[in-house]
Amino acid sequence: MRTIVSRPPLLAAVLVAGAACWLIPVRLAGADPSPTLGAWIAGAIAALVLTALLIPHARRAAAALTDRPGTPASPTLEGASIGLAAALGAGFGAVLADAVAGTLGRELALELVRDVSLAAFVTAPLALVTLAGARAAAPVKGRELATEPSGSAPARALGSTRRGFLKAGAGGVAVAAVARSVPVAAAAEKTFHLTITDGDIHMIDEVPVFCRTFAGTDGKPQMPGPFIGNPGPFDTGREVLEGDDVLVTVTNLTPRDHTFLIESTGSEEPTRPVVGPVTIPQGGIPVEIRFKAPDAGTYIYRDADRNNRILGMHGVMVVMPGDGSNRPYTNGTPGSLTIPSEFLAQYVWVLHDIDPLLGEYARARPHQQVLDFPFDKITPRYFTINGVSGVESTESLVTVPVFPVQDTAAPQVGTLIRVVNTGVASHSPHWHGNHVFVVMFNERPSKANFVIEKDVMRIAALQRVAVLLPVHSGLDAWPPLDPKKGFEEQEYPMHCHAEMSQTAAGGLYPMGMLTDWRLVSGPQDVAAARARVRSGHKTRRVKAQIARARAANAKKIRWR
Ligand SMILES: [Cu+2]
Repeated sequence: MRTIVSRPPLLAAVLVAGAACWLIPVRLAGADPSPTLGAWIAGAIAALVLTALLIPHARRAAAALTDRPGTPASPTLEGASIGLAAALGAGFGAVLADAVAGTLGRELALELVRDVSLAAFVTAPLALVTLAGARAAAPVKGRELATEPSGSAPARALGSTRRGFLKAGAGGVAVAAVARSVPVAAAAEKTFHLTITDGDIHMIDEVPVFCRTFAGTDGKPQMPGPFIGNPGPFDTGREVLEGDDVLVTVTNLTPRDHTFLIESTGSEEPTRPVVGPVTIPQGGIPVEIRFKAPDAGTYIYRDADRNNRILGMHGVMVVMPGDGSNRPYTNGTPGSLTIPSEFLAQYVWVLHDIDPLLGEYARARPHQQVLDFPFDKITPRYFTINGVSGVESTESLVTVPVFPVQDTAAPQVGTLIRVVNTGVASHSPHWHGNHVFVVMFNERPSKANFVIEKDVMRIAALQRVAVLLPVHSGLDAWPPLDPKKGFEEQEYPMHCHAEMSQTAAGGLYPMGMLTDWRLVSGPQDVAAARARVRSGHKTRRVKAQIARARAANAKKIRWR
């Protein structure tokens, strides 16, 4: 299939033959006089030549329509373009056959349009299938990717592209290459795989923003990157306990080098790193990073370069206490606050700021590892929690804690929320409904016999704050919520007090950094409340509103 696609005459022959198989019988069945066999053959030869000549132009036209200059078009776009070229060739051939046989009607243009449309019925799907088949058949090998120069010329010659390939099989390559270079991982070692990639991520208003980031399990760019350790409910990943042997393999599928850093403090520059910065060279060979899990706590992994981190190269590592308890750290850590009870569940809120202009700057410089984009020019326009914002984060169970009112007799209390700022702005989460207890700041437990109760907590860039949110209404709230009397649901917002963060795209309010937490009267009500959260109802409504507003605007601009 690849040979067919890479040679225009062969591809033209396949497409024209397909068109003829449809055009000729349709014409024979019609009422109009049909050309003779000799005339059809002459027409077919002309169609063949014209199509073969048109195919390279069709390819160029498709590439010109692609959103990323210098990147080959998608198989769909290229297939449609080539299919149209073949339909033009076949239509012209049919008209020529008519002319040779003397069966040409008076409406020459009309006949040409009819024959082109008839041919397109066959050539468009045929071209799409052939191209898709050729791409699927292109060999995918870790070694080829590893030795591939950054211009990605060999990949293109195969009819594949680096980018198309990244999207299709990032996970596959990582696994194949790891199998080659890692003999047998020790049984006790906790292994995590990260893949560095880049590409567009769509914001709440459907605007695509270019990101340098880590890939999700589907191979697509994801922000934040996959967790190291288990962040909380609904995640089936392994937990990392302090002192565990951890192996992180990082595979870089971009055409530039990157770095990998886990810093224990909140400092931009590494001062007390757990890991790195380790260089992760381009080329797709996984780099193995082995380390002992540090003290229990919340850590940020990231590219050591700030611009790359803002562009999306960050994620979170959650380390649980060595005694296996549901506490932010092991009780008895000298000088630290004793946490009397275990928590019911934990959540991680990754706060991030996104600047689309920085994204475009990076898109235009795929080979530049360190972008010369000054810090004071960074202007975030999207503010996310766990990669989503506005209504979308209020409809995510990963982000929204839902609990029955605390049973005072239960041994476990409240929910731990690890708030992590991977962005550049300072953020100030404000919890409605109750106060939170600050139990950790960065890598440090709170001091013994001293716990701060907060409503609003300032969290600067790279800081991590773990708070315990009691799952009952505030003790000073009146009237207090009485679960015995029953109530359907209490929905409390959490929003950031840095006001620009409450918008998206410079004005879409309130579509920024906010979420909810919810209380129900008893365990029997949790399932229904969770179903309401994940219904996606508000998100669909808001996205439809945004789409309508955009369409109305586009109309205005057209008529002006
Ligand atoms: Cu507030």
